[in-house]
Amino acid sequence: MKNKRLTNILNQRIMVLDGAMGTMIQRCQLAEEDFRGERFKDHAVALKGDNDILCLTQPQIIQEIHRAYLEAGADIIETNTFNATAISQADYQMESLVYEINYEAARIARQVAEEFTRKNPDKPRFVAGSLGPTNKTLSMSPEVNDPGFRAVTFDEMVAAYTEQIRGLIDGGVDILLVETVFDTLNAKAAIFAIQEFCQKRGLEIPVMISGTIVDASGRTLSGQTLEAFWISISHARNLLSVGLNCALGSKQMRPHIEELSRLAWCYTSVYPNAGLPNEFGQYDETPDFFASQIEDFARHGFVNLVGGCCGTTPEHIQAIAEVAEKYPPRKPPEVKPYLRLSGLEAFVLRPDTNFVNIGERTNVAGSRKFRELILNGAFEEALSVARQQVENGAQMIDVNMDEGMLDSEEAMVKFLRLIASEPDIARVPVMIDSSKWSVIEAGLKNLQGKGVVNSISLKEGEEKFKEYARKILQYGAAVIVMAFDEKGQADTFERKIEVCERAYRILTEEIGFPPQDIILDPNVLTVATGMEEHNNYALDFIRATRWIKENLPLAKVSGGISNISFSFRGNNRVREAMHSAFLYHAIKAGLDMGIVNAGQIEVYEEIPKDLLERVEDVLLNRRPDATERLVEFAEQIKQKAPIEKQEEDWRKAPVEERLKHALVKGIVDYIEQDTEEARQKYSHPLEVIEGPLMDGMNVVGDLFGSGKMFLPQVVKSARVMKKAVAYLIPYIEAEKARLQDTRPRGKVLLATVKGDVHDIGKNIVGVVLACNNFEVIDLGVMVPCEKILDTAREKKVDIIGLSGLITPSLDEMVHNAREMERQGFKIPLLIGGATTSRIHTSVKIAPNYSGPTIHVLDASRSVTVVNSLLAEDSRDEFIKQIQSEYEQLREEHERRT
Ligand code: B12
Repeated sequence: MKNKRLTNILNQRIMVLDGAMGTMIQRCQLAEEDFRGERFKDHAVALKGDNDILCLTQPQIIQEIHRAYLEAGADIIETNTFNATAISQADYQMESLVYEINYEAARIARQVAEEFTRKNPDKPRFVAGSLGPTNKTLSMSPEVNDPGFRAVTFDEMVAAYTEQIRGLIDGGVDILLVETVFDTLNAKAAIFAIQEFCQKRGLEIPVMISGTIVDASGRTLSGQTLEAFWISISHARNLLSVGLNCALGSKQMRPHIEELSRLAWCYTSVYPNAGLPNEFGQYDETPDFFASQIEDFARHGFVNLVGGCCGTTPEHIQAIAEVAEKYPPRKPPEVKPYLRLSGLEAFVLRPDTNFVNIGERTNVAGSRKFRELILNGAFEEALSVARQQVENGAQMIDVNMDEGMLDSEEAMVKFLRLIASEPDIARVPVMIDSSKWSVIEAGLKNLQGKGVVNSISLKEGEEKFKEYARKILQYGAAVIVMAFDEKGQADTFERKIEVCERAYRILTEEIGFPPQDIILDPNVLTVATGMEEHNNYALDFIRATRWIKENLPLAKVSGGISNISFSFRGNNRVREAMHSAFLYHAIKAGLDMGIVNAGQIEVYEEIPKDLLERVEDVLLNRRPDATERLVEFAEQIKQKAPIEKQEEDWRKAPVEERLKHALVKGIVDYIEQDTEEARQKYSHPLEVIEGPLMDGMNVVGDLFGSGKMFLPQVVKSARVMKKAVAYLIPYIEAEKARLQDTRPRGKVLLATVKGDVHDIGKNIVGVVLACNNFEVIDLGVMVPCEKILDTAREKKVDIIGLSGLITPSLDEMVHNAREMERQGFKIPLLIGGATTSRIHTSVKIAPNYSGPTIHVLDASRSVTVVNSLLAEDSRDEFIKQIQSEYEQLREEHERRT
């Protein structure tokens, strides 16, 4: 009922929250005895600073603050309970009073809110129960020397929040507000507690969640990006809004609330501080200034709820209530139902994301090295296995501790906690892999991001399956469902689709599991075992994959790839060829992801044709003697040691072919030698880059795009490419020295845009421009727009050059252009990188920026373009010509669409 009333209002207008409680209390300059009141005059420890206790000792003060905010125009007031959990109240030895504090706080706020609603029923007032972050963190260790240590557990956090929630709800709040989230795992504990409590009581209470970004790079204290934070909490039931508060001032919050407003399907809230605290700990933003920032957010449609945090007063709230009235509320966008996961960073599986490989080496059952490290307690060293996986291109890591000699729960918890303090590893999502539910649950309690559970199944019947699925939903994870039921493992096509469909229906229709978060694993089973009934295993997996993708909307398919080749243990060449060929066919049928040993996959195109034919005969069950023929061939391969022979063959090819081969196969051994040969052959070292090396990388890109190459292999190719480029740089620089012209000719800022890690091309552009006497400021990769523009302004650059190679970067470039316009930039904007194009630049980017916006195809052209833009005599002519070309392109595009 309340829920409906709230959403009705939110659809019509921007609602106003109250302002700071803490700083208002500070204004009252209360002394120790005021905090104690009569009731606690003999309390053992000092109570000054325990604001929440004032609900019991000075309720009239709290009431007055609420009243002042309601008078100022607030629609929603927050209870004075930011620290009212047993965890935070332990500082004051007040743990036993937590229920009472929350109950009273809610009651006081409720009373005043009702008084105002009675006076003006057209403007009903609401009470939000404030759940602060507590003074402990679940994702970080307070002990520098013991990164695996935690001062509190998930269960303790849930218990503390549950008690607080009980008090708040009994006292009559309308909303629960989980706020100032600086560690997302704490917030997940609060969400878990809310859901558990509401379910028991049969309540549907709206939940607001408000995170805190602590620095300009846009991360939470526990290291998550804003998008990763949003993904990690978006499973909360009855989620009314997500937003940001505290830490940064209103102005600094702009890019973040703008981003959140694009990402979130629910309402958004913002209640910043009145600026950053100054040297005296005071807040400088005046109500007028504060309101002007909020007005900017409202005008641009970023927000549905606005309010104030530290340092704001009823005057600030009055000022924002006046501006909020003037603008329509934000309309939450339609958000595509993609599988969205997170570690410290977001991982979104879009339709154009290629096959996702999940690192399999952090599995005690799959990697002997890892098992020994874990069994010997060498956890720190075991982390290096995880790091290597990520560095080599695993987009997720599968962690499995199922081993008889281990306390698997403890090992899982310890390893996940250690991972959490390693940003290089923790940036990717984790797949918690176990056949024991207790291990899975222990893992889920230690995962800040949104990970994947691997796996549940119908093996123990529907009831258990549903119970686990509900829990997974409550912890906020995606799930792998193994095609297993009461009758056993599904091995034929019919059984696979029967079990997968049944599981999918239960999850979507009975549990409310989002279909995009369901990953079905129709069992990769071993072929070429000599048993006839196994001959169709690979084909059945592939057919089941296709069927799932056609019949179970949005579901994903995964598999443990190395199972397919167990019969050839000890013969890695055959195994690699089998993995690669199997993946090629399964990906074509729709396989989205797989647990793979990245080192054990061959590039499909590079598998010798005779071996490929035999492998595919087996996989596709093309002839009755397929297994025998492959076994026979495998023996020959073993004896022939053919690798050296092959090496000799490719070394005989022309240099361009050799460079291509080295890039595709990721071979660094001869790259300098071959690059040198090419350098001598071509008239300019840059031509080697833009000729044979780029051609080779394009082949890599095509193979990758068509499922014939995988990310770990592309990582290797990138290393080879970087080595070749590094070899050529001194020669490019030497040409500059020969020119003997060292006058600085202008400053160019280069950056790969936010969300994108590709930098090979951008770096080349940087070198080439520097060699032509331009000063280059290179901000690196994944650079947020604010950093680009702040640096551009601060360093007074003449040109900004943006690089991007993945589709989402195109939107980010549009965003950069818009921001340049809004911030009054006039300097030229260059756009480059493989997915960018003249047509996209002219149709989508240029119209957002009134300064010159130019697409540049490659590094050598960048010199001519930058020269023309900076030469005073030809500049205007050049810009005019580009603008008219782009105008023409737009017109043509318009005509065609
Ligand atoms: C190497 C590579 C990688 C490496 C990057 C290593 C690194 N440090 O750069 C790794 C393995 C890390 C990688 C990761 C991914 N990649 Co990748 N990658 C490639 C690959 C094969 C080659 C890119 C390259 O270096 N080319 C060589 C350089 C020299 O060319 P270039 O960048 O275009 O630069 C030239 C010009 O464009 C220009 N230029 C470039 N920037 C600028 C800037 C300015 C200002 C100017 C003036 C000019 C300019 O000058 C350069 C020199 O002439 C391409 C395929 C391809 N054909 O491009 C895929 C490709 C770009 N990747 C792709 C994908 C999907 C990914 C991943 C998302 C995969 C995944 N599922 O995780 C991740 C991205 C993660 C992320 N968030 O960014 C797709 C993008 C598809 C799309 N439209 O979105 C591609 C096209 C492959 C494909 N066919 O599917 N990748």
